[in-house]
Amino acid sequence: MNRLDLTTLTELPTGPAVDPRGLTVGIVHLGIGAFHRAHQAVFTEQAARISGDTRWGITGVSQRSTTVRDQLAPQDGLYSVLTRGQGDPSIEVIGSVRDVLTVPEDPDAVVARIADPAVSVVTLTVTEKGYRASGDGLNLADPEIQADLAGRSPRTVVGQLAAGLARRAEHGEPLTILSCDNLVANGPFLRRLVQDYAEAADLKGLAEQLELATFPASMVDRIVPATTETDRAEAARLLGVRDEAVVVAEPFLQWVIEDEFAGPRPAWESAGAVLTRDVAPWEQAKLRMLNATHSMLAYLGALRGYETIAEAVRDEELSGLAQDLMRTDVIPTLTPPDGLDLPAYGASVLERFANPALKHRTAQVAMDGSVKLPVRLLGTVRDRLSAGAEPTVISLAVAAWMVYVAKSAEVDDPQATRLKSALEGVTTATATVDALLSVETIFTPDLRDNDVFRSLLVDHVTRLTS
Ligand code: CS2
Repeated sequence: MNRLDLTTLTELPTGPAVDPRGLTVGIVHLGIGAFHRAHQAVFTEQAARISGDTRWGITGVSQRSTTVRDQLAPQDGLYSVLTRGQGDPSIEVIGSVRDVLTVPEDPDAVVARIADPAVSVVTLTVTEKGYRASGDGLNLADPEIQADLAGRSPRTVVGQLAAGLARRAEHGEPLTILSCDNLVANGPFLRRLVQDYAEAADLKGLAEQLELATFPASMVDRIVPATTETDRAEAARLLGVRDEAVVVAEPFLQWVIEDEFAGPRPAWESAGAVLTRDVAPWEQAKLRMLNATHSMLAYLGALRGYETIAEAVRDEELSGLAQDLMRTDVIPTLTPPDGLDLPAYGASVLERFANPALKHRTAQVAMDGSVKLPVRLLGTVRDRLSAGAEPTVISLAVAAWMVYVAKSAEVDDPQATRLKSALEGVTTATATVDALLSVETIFTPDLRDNDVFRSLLVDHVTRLTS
């Protein structure tokens, strides 16, 4: 069977929405994993089709591995999105990714591309840990940040942005840096990190370019599990050519973007994105409802031996707990965005999780808990405690993470070593809770020292381990 590329386009049942050969690169995307290819790249392609604007091809950047480049380069950047919902799967070929750079092989090329005057938007999906933050600021003790600051070609995301911005002083065209990660106030947060870096780096021109740049906040949503061999076989069946880079996704997709651009941008609103003054209510609702219940189902589900989120949410006790979490602990902390009915949103989230065609593994959602918990769960805990409430159900989600970490032989987490060493020699529920609460990069003193929270955690951990 032939492979998907520009020469096999004519063999496809349907090609990309725009001719990829006619696109020039106007966007650099840092972190070209499956999520970007099933989300921003799809919006970008649709916007190009509707507007006819050919300036918005994408250069994707892989921060660590060469896998995505190795899959996409032989395919001229083409790949497909396999949508799995009710009924038969559907497939579309996307042509908006024009090339892929990898940081380990050529960090300078990444900086040069960010500095290209034809590029006016840098988007990011580098996951929570990719920001190398500590609290609200940049973790200046991070060895990779230190190595970038010492002057090597930058290999951290923040280092790349800073160096790219500084080099833009040569032409002075302003840049928009658009974080698409699941973080609270992701745009302002990233601005702060780049500012921290700038203060430590002394890069000529950076301060001025940073003044000109904008960092809009955004909320992104689409469930995109890791691609499996079954997905690749399905893609080949539907396309008639092989696609090594296929990504799989649910039908739903949503993007809410703060309308704060420093220069030109794709007409993403024509493709269904919402551009608004205030993203915060959308982002809070999504992180605290969808991502929080996702994490809770991942930990409780994994502890019950479920492989996938869909299996976990079909367990009535677990879906009942997810509903309780949203109703009793989360919704009281939220100001709904205009037009969003929070209980209905909560129900739709659980319906999406139940999609049996998506094999989203509990282990995938469970990873990186140390950086996900503060964003998804701990803000709710804090708000409930300040309101004088007992955050019973949200504490269960935190406790489930604790037990999951304690029980797993290996934890997939940037702080795995730290977590495991905190738990060394620990045998009781109380000691487990205290050991993990003492990890100050996760739990701030107000939470660590709160007796209500601590005793809820001890109760839950006791029950989950008995
Ligand atoms: C998930 C998210 O892996 C995870 O932690 O909760 O990736 C989730 O699928 C997306 O945020 C949905 O938009």
